[in-house]
Amino acid sequence: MSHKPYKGAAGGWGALASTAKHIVKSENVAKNIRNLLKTNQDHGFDCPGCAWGEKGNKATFRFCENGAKAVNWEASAKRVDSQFFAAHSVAWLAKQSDYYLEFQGRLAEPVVYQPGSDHYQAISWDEAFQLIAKHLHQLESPDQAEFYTSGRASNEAAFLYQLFVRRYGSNNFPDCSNMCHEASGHALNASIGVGKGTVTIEDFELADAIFLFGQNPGTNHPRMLETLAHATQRGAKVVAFNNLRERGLERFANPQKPREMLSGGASPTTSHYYTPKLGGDMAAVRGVVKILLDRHHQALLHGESVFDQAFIEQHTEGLSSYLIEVEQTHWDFIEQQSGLTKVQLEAVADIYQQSERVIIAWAMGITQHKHSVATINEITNLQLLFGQIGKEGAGLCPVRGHSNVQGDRTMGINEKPSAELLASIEQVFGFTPPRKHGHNVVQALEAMLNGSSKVFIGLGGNILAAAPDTQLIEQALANCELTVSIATKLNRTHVNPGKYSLILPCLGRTDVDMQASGPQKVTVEDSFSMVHASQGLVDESRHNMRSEPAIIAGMANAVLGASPVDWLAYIDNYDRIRDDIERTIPGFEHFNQRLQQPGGFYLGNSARKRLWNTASAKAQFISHALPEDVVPASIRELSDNRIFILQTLRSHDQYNTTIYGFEDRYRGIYNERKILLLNAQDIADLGMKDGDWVDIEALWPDQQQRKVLAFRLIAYDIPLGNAAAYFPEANPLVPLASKGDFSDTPTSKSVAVVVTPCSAPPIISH
Ligand SMILES: Nc1nc2c(c(=O)[nH]1)N[C@H]1C(S)=C(S)[C@@H](COP(=O)(O)OP(=O)(O)OC[C@H]3O[C@@H](n4cnc5c(=O)[nH]c(N)nc54)[C@H](O)[C@@H]3O)O[C@H]1N2
Ligand SMILES: Nc1nc2c(c(=O)[nH]1)N[C@H]1C(S)=C(S)[C@@H](COP(=O)(O)OP(=O)(O)OC[C@H]3O[C@@H](n4cnc5c(=O)[nH]c(N)nc54)[C@H](O)[C@@H]3O)O[C@H]1N2
Ligand SMILES: [Mo]
Repeated sequence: MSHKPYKGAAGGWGALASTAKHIVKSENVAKNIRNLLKTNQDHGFDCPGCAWGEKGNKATFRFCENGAKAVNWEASAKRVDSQFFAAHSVAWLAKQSDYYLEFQGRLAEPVVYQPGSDHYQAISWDEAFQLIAKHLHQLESPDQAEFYTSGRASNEAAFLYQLFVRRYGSNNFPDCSNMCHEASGHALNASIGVGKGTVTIEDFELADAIFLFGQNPGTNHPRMLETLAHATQRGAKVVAFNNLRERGLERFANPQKPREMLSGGASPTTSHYYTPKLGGDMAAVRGVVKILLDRHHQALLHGESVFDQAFIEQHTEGLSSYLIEVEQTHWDFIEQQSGLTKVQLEAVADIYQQSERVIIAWAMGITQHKHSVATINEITNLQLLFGQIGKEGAGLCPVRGHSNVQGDRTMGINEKPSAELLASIEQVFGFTPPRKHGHNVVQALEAMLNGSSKVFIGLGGNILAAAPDTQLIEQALANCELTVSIATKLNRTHVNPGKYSLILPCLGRTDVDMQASGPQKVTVEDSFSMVHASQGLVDESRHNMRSEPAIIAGMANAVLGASPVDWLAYIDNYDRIRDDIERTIPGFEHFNQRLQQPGGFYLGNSARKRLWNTASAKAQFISHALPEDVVPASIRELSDNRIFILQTLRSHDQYNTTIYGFEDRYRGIYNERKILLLNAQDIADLGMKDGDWVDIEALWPDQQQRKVLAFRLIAYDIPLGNAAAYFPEANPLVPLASKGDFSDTPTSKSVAVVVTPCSAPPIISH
């Protein structure tokens, strides 16, 4: 392990060198480089990385280092087939690292795991579908099966999947979004009547101020850095609130601008940077509102107004109870919880007030806390006070994670479907879908744990490594009669099978998808509600892989037969799936034609038009008290040791549970993933030193022990009392029952832990 602070800008030569390294490692060199040139361009594929959008008709080619990793990781020429499984038992594979499992290459043929052998073995597609049908038919109720979706699934795959599951009879749709932006969807629906962001990418060019909360774009949305650098260059204020000092939020050298690169120059991505305590953002926003409210009261004395009175009167309700809540919040509490001073928050309030157009963006640093919904309501309240929703250059921007997680929701992957969606399915397909709400991720895993759910089917993803409480989830999966994974690469979930298990190998975004009518396109929706086509280009040998729509249709046909939906007819030509999406989901009129437009089409957003789909047709000021403490008293009393609040986050060299390598370049951390970042002062107070080995134990009021061993301490610029470690290595610490109010999202950014000297330090590290 080594820790050497990184001196460069984000992007720049470091990014180019790293990209080249990943291209070479995937053993597909020339073809891969050609592929990269087509990423996110018309007639190419949508980047399987993040959900950041592209401007206009995408005439200018842009790629980022981490998009390059995603493309090349998928485009691997190596294959995992039945011979591979014959050579390696599941017990042996389960001991290998996440990196090892995925690095073996693309899953190449369907395989089955069954009693009597610890090896996966080849199975035909038909037999695999029959096995699924047999198990699903055996259940007493369709609600004893769980149908998980990860956010890479295309609109077409997601639409077929939800249709299949609803026809089968369940709304059990746990999906990665439950662990991700669920709080954003819930809070925005309640506040402004639509669960999506209200801005477009063009708005970023008009904003006078952009506030970024709890997001690390340098790693997770690198194309956003260019947007931010442009904004600061034209004089907009970009204000970051991040628990850590992230390099991408400081400066950026554009690898696509040779002059910037040659001069060693770099553009700042932010103008102001604040480092609140974990979970302290709601208090910070409350403080800013409190300052602005004082100023508003002062202004009223002179017959003036600070807030946008006309907007508030015409468009909102709930202001007075919210303002009472603000007045009742004390400054010492705000400062203590946010970790920021009143003077700092006054400077923030100045920027906010002086800006005509304001965008507020956020990601996991906001959504993975107990009070995430309350925090997003608070952010929305601030925007409503100033009429900063529904005008150009202003609005709310939850920056989505997976490249099509937003589209999957639009297609109906939702355990709580709207009455409109169900009515529409009934009308178009002539069957009555179930109305009862289904399970989200936490509920699905609890049901598998207590044995009430017996079948788990995953359309992509890696539930075992992505979910909290890893030991419990191992048990939950092992309890199942059947686990099924539709996947591109081998992962931890696959090597922790149920009694029976299937791995069904699918094509990825980058692959040519050849069907009877020719090569197929699929569609995706980005963070800005832009829907566009994606067509794969990599034409390696497919072995026995199938496309996601073909797998879902085959499964549905085996389980349900060909009526009232003729599943197999969809496979020949995905235009047919899109025709049925058009008939079922609003906003997709003339879907197949509009797809031809360069850059795709905009789905629209009601709040952007100042139409509020709430019960009263007004935007809502929603007031919550600040949490009493980010660590509740009931947890504090569980230990006499010093308690730290731990966030679990991504390194620069991973895509969620996919580990590309061991370099977290911008944080200067190399060759080790079991690390714990603490403030140097806290390390000294513990009587330890930088580089020491520690064990970490989570506190939660139940009998389960949650402990990870032998993590390396790194002295880091992080607020006192806070800690950080990587996801998924730290997931065994996150209690399944520790979840967000209203959202049920695991609190991956606030876990109460104690840190002790390592009981058995390892002799070597990587
Ligand atoms: N290369 C790459 N791209 C990705 C992903 C990936 O793993 N790799 N994952 C994709 C997915 S699914 C998602 S959801 C997104 C995730 O994108 P991010 O949300 O950027 O991901 P995290 O690594 O979880 O980073 C959280 C950031 O918030 C900060 N933070 C944590 N807690 C707090 C807090 O309480 N307050 C404040 N103010 N800051 C806080 C952390 O310091 C960190 O910078 O990225 C997507 N894009
Ligand atoms: N502690 C902690 N836990 C977290 C988080 C955190 O910040 N901290 N973040 C959460 C978030 S934001 C998210 S979104 C979830 C992510 O949870 P998931 O979406 O379940 O996990 P991924 O790692 O994205 O899934 C990777 C696997 O997807 C498969 N795959 C890749 N591409 C494709 C494809 O095109 N089709 C199919 N069918 N399969 C494919 C591959 O087999 C690969 O191994 O994790 C959550 N878990
Ligand atoms: Mo995510």
